[in-house]
Amino acid sequence: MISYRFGPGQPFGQDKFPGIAFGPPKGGGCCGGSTDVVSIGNGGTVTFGFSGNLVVDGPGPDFIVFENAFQSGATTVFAELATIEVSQDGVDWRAFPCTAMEAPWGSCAGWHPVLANPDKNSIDPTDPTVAGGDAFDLADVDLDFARYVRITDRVDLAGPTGIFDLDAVAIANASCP
Ligand SMILES: [Ca+2]
Ligand SMILES: [Ca+2]
Repeated sequence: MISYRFGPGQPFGQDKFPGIAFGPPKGGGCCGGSTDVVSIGNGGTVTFGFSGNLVVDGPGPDFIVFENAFQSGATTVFAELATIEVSQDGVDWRAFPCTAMEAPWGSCAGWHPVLANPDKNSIDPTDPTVAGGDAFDLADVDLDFARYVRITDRVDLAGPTGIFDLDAVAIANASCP
């Protein structure tokens, strides 16, 4: 299940949505951004609902959100940021705080390069220690499980860190592994 409301500013990939947001990420590695993404637009939002499978709070990070961030130069990351929220019922939401105005971007999504790409490598996209992307731990928001993950582009950031491009979401700790 997926629901969404795109924002303005960048329609890239929206004609291939939602299929383009399902399946594994197609990361561009450290230094290149994937084009297997949907731009959700400034202030846009996409919600994944995991009907047959929950994200559960296991050891370490429990799910990963993949954008198309990449390193440009030695340390600078080309980031496009979104706030991640989780919910058990689709009504009450808990947000991972995403308020930084400069790098490092804390618990925002959209600033870690995506390394897993089943077309090009054997990196496990569900393993937060190797997959790249932005990993989130339900323990940080005091939830045992989540059925919904909501991704909302930060409307206050436009320009170079402007609009979140969604590649995929992976569950690291699933109720049905
Ligand atoms: Ca956890
Ligand atoms: Ca934005």
